[in-house]
Amino acid sequence: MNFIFELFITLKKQVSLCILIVANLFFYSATVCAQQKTNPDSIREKMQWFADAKLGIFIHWGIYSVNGIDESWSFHNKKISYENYMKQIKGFTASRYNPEEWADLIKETGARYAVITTKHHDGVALWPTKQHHFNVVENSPAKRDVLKPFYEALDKRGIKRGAYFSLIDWSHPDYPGFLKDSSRYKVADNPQKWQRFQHFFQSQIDEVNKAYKPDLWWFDGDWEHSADEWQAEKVRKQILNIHPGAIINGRLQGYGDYDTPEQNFPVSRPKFNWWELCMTTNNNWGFHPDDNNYKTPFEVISIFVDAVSNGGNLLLDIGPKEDGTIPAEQVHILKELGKWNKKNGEAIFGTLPGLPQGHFYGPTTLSKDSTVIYLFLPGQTAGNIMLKGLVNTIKDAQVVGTDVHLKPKVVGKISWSSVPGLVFINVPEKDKDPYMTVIKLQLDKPVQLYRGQGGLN
Ligand code: FHN
Repeated sequence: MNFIFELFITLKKQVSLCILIVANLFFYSATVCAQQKTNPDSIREKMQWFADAKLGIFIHWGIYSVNGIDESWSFHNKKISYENYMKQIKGFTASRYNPEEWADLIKETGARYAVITTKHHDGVALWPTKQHHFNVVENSPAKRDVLKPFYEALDKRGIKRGAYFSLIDWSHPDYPGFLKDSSRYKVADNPQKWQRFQHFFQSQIDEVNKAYKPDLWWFDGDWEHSADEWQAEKVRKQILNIHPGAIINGRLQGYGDYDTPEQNFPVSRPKFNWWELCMTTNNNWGFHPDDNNYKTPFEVISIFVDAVSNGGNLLLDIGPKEDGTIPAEQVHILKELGKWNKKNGEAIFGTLPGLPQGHFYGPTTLSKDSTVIYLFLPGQTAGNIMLKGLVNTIKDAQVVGTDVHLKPKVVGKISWSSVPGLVFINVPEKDKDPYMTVIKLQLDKPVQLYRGQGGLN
């Protein structure tokens, strides 16, 4: 009887191990197949830099920085009259604007791209538009194209160029929308006027595309009209005809390449092939002197790691003052993030999304060849951590950014069962990172996971 039981267990072990390996192959290949099915190679290829980039810096800079009020929304929501809002243009000096310093700070964060508001919903362009509409070159004391030197400074540091462009233009006489409770006209009632606006905004996109060749377009405001009314397909083609390698965010209604959750942190892993969480450092996109609700560096790093572990990027926003200086609180956050990235960047940049939920009580990422697991210890913890369902043998465990190697202990592995034991690792308090400690597990081969419910097999 014993022999039969042993044989049964052995056979079950072989079968469950095969199921386990097949399951893993399916898990990873399913993801790849899904991308190939929905994203032709050309898009997957050009999105690769974005997938590897993990961190971008968002910049909301415009005439709203003069009074430190809500960008465009302050007049749209009638907190201030449109006339008084537009008077801010006379106070936009860029007098201490130093794009080289901006680019140095962005580089220091570890960010691989930067996205600047070329034009917000208020219609004021940061470049010398030829479309006879508001711009800081002709209408403000700044009297200069502030985009060109910034993008050139990014180029010098190998940082990709991002252009935020608002499809909405509440200032333009041919645009239907204006204030929250009043609009100029309905498209259906005056298609010629809408066609004039289509020509206007598409001409501005053309100007920015030809003059600055952004690597990434960050459209905004598509919610006010349909993809057809925006001629979204035509806009996508117009951009890619000039710059085929450009990528476009998902706010060009159905013609974008990646999704852009905003301020709200995904709990379950988003289903999109690529996505980016955009987030403010306090509660406002633009400069708001009265908003001291800054996230701490620990909170920003925790949110950043969480997004990356779930396969996304973080686009972290700053709001410079009208003179071009960046609020000290925002500089501090960016510098602390940069210090952490300098030490732990191998666990972030160029990695793959981490383990499915259930294996580790914290974020994780994988090396590109999946032979390394990075464990991020949440909440500034140290001491004993536990990893579940790892079939692999751990060849080495190291505190990232240090020469400290740790001794994993496998607990509860039953000789006759294929179910792996639990891995416990003790992380000494002295080796804890001030913000988030990362443990690097070098595996014997690409990661294999047990996803079962325990039991005899
Ligand atoms: O209305 C804008 C808002 O002012 C800001 O620019 C954000 C940044 O993602 N986008 C829109 C709101 O979703």
